[in-house]
Amino acid sequence: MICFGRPRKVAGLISGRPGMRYIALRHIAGCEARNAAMTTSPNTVVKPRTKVKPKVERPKLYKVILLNDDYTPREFVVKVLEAVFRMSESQAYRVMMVAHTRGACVIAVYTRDVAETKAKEATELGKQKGYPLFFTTEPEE
Ligand code: TYC
Repeated sequence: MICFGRPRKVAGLISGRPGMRYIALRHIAGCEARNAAMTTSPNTVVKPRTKVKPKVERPKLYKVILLNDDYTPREFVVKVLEAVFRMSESQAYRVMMVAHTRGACVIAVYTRDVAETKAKEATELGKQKGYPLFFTTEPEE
């Protein structure tokens, strides 16, 4: 085994005369010696020298996009935005008008599951009324 690093002092308890205990300091010159100590001395404390760094990654985010059409009533679009995306009436109205004038509007950003579920749910509300209202999702750059 190849090992780098300074020789280390290892403190251990050894028993001496009956009823008495002494602290012993032993110099151990390298890994071979340390490994030997690990296996031979039951009093050697073995401390892991590697650090575990947890790797936490942010989940990828998805945009929910509202598309304009010529048939869905404006008030209905506002109602859907309020119900599914928890917008206030004024927020929903502004978003609806952006989609109406520009053709599309990014509504919000969620994890993939939430984005797809909300887009489906909102599209379905329009479908139930016979409107072509459509919400789609797209991964965020
Ligand atoms: N353009 C629709 C109309 O004039 C209203 C509307 C707005 C529909 C936004 C969809 O995403 C939309 N009745």
